[in-house]
Amino acid sequence: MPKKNQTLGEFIIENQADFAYSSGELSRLINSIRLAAKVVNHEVSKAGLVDIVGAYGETNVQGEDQQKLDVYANNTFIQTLTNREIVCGIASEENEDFITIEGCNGDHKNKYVVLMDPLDGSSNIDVNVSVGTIFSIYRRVTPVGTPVTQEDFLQPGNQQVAAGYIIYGTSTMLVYTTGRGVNGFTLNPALGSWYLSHPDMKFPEDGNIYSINEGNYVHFPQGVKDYIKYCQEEKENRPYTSRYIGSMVSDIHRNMIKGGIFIYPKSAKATDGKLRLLYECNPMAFITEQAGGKATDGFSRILDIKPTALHQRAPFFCGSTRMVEKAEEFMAKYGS
Ligand code: P6P
Repeated sequence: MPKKNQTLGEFIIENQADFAYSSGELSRLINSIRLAAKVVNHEVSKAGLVDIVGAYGETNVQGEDQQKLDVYANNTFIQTLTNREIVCGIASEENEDFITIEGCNGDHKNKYVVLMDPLDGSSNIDVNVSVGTIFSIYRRVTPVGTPVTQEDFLQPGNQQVAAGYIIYGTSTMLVYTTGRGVNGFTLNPALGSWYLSHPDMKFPEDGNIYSINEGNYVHFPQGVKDYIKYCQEEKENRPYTSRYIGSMVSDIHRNMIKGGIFIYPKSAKATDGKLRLLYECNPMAFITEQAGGKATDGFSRILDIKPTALHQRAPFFCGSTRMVEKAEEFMAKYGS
């Protein structure tokens, strides 16, 4: 049972036995992520002071301006995971193709692949709004000792062995699951240690916060428009509160603590939605379900979607079960 204020290191050791089939590799993998998170946090926390904020002058595979911190975070996580020789391959929002870790077709028997969004919400960096790192971990499906293939990355989210996020906010937190609930650790930057501040996190079954970019209202499917009007009508415990930070990790983290729903639906402008299935929706869906919430594409479970492409997008409805179910009722009226 998690004990409040124990360190992340103590927690990992205490729960080592829980990492099914793990020979300690998954523990070492989580440990390498917490190290990289501290390094990135150090840079994010001083972004306004040094010339590291602002566009890097290149664009990533999404055609988005790469903020310098995006590139820094991507390089830091890739380097840390590579140095520890724990994973066989890495896929990142910032890289068009997946990365094969050298030696993977050699003698070491690394069996995990990591997919990540190294700095989600990076457009908020320049305006000092919290951003996050999202990661998703799978056991490879191709034979150990051979080069990883796309098949190792295109697994449905229900095959994840671990997933988590780091939120670089008023305090920096690491929140993750290995399939046995969700625990949140807060960094004490003075000591460089993570402390279990949020043991056994649970999504409230219902809530009164809805998070969606209403600026896109005219482009939304009718079911989403009807749900927004439902949230706004003066009836029962409504109108709900509208809260939208524009940084998914922050929006979902707040809703997991207070209760709420986050929606990034498809629209006339974004026919599959905006968020990436493999390294945004799947990890956040795994965490949400492990915390007792629900995550769908408006119709079916996110974690059951069989991916066909590394950077594919998915509509995303995520949060308190009762709220997601109500939104799905409106979506079902129109069937799309
Ligand atoms: P919009 C950040 O760029 C992000 O990927 C998510 O973190 C966030 O929820 C979403 O995009 C915001 O998108 O279109 O509302 O600005």
